[in-house]
Amino acid sequence: MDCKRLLADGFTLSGVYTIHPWDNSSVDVYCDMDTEDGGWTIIQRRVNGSIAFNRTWNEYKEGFGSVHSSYWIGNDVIHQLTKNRPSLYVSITLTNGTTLYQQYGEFSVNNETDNYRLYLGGPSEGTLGDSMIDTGKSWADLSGMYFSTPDRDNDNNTVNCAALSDRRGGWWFNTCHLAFLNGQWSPGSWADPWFPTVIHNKDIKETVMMIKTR
Ligand SMILES: [Ca+2]
Repeated sequence: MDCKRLLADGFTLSGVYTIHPWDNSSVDVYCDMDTEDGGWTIIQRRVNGSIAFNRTWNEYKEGFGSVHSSYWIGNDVIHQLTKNRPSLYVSITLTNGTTLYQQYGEFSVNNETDNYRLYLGGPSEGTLGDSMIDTGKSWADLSGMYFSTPDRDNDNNTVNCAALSDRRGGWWFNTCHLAFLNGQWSPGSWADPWFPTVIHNKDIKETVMMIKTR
């Protein structure tokens, strides 16, 4: 049961709900019931720097933060919620108030044994532009990549991208990235949140990653 099911059951207001991604599980999430017909389950949201995303493998596995502000829902939950390859909707709201988005037709994350490997498929459309699947730079394409954290290096770089001082967060890094939304919020900084559309993280007011079964 997810936010799409809740919407179908008549819960039409965006806000915090409890969902049950698998039997006997219970997870609090923020449901977006407004964007693109609603029914979106938010897996990542950042509204300020109060919740650090410089976290361990186990913290990304279990999830962290607060559903009332900024959070990562947890890689095990994302795996369970993406078994049927829902759509992924990413939005970045800039400090000037503009909201940009990119939607991908298919999104899934494998289990921990496969290091939460990312699958991302088209169609891809939106105002951010595709900086994840087909970036034109093979070292930055993220579909097929394993998840890495500052304490767990599964990327294709000789160093650990997740531990670099201008990144410091978990993600599906290749030989690093052109899109990465889990870096250090101000007064820290991170490189290329969504290159080339959003180059400086200091321009970001809010980020959201959310999914909906097609
Ligand atoms: Ca590496």
